[in-house]
Amino acid sequence: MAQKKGSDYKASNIQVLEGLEAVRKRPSMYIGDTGQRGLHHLINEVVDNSIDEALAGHCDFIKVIIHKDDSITISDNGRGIPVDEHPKLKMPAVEVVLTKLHAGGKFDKDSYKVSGGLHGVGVSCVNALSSSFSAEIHRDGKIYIMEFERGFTKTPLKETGTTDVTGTTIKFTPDSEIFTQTTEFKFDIIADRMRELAFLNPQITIEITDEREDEDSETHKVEYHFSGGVKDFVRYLDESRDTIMNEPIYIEGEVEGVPVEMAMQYNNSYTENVHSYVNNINTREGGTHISGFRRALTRCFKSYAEKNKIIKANSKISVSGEDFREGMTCVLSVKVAEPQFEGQTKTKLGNSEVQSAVEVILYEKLNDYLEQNPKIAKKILEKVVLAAEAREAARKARQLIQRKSVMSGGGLPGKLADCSIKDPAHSEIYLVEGDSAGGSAKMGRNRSFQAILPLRGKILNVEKAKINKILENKEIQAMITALGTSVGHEEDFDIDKLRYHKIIIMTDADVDGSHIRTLLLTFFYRYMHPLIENGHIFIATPPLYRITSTRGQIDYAWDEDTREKIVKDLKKSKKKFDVSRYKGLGEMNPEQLWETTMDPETRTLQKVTIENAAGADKMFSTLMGGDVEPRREFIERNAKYANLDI
Ligand code: 0RA
Repeated sequence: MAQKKGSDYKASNIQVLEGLEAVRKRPSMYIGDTGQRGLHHLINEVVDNSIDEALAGHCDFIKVIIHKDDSITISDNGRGIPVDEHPKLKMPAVEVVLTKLHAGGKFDKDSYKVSGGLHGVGVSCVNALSSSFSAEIHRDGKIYIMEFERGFTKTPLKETGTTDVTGTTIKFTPDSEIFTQTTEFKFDIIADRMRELAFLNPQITIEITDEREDEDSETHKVEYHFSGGVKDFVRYLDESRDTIMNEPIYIEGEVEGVPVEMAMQYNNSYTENVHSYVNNINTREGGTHISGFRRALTRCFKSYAEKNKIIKANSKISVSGEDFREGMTCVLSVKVAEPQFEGQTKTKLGNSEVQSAVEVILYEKLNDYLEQNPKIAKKILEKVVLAAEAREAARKARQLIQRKSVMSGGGLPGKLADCSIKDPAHSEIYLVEGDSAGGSAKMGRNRSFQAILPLRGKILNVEKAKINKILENKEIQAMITALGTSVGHEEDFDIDKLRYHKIIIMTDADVDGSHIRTLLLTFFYRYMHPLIENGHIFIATPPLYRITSTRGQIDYAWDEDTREKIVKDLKKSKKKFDVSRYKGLGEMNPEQLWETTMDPETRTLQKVTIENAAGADKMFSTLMGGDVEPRREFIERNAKYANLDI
């Protein structure tokens, strides 16, 4: 990658596009939303600027501090934001960077090559959305500070002392007028992203301090530095999987100004875990770099297999591209000077030149690897053949499910209580744990638009089973038939056939319930991924307590705090009351279930989203994988987060 010409950078390179009021008026336009996701995006936006400094070769240390009051400090040892006067605007460059939208050399491709950030809106947005914001700059032997409130200058740039280091420290408090849902930062969300950035940029070290935690707590201070880069990333992702090789394959190279880095490893799972990045952004919709990767992989293995007569020319099994990726964990990272992002979520790379760059580098070096490691090559190809066979068996199983459903009349599973309207956009299906809760749900529902599918006992752990075995499972078959989309990869799965746009998982609020929920989520994540990607999966939230008081007043509480508050109020008004804890859904009568958990007017549904694909992969493989020890550690560490943070 070409280095940024740091010393040539002048304040005049900074372009100005728009003012900050617009950001406060319509924050979602700039940071996506003003919920938990948008809140955490503020941190990413600032850190991305430090990462840009690192990519330009001027910074190797970034420090993030979560303060007790949920304000954030981010420091780096980069060059420091320039303070010289902007010739046109007649104000210090730093003021331009912090108060003008889209300022920062990012739009000038000569001086700023790579930048991250989902929206890439710049630090000025963070300033606009913070009730207080300050920047301390160490540059040219001097210390400067500047302070703001809601984007307005409170303290103009001033020199406060001398220094022998360089760098930028930004401190901000998210504005609670903007972030009305929550201003509480989640350590895990921040840690997942910082860890990811550290894997993708081996030259840097990122330290996180959470001052809300005791000093002896495991999450008070963590430091991420991975000299092995994407290779370390792949090892990390596969920590709780059994791998079939000692070390990931690692390839790096550069063609036509596109640096490519890739690590991959095969394990004994049956799913494909390919994570791709462009300029540190997770390209979950794939794109040209992924096409290049797939083509190189398929061509390479096919020609090796033919040359070494591993797959015979007259063999009955036909191996397809996806068979080469079953049980593979891979991280592909490319840097592109002017990335074009396409697709629904703007996470699909469009630059056509990148496909050939990736393909050329990977094809050549993977070939070398296979020639030099014939034992591993043979092991991989044996696995590929098994994958092809399982895929063929799965195809037959899928046809059987379809045929069975056609033969049984309407084609729907017997246990399904369907809704009467047929418009998927207005229909919902509740997947309910157990027959008794299923019974209550059937009686309590609004049958015009709510369908109920009771699931008996535990569904299969798909993390440990082959696709053809998964399709033999009765509960899974019922689900597939009810949903109508079929199951599996792009060619097999058809989201247009989805019969309900809301799929709601309703399980008990106990250990078994959360286990079943995780099993279902794992299944959707691995085999019906677009359902999660398109926001069709929800989790119902039944209450934990019912408080009955005189004159038949009933209150519900979803957590301890609310229960205590209700009890306190009742005591104050000297009413008699009775608190009961719901152990399971089955304890609620149909009316109660409707009122608390199913009535769209009053229920709360949690939409299942994936903030961080690598984090989700790691979570599912750890929770559902074979190794007990990492699972125990993971659950212990995450016990305090009641819900899965995916
Ligand atoms: C504009 C231009 C240059 C650096 C930065 C902004 C910059 C911004 C942030 C935000 C956090 N840390 C940062 N570090 C740098 C180029 C500076 C130069 O050419 O000397």
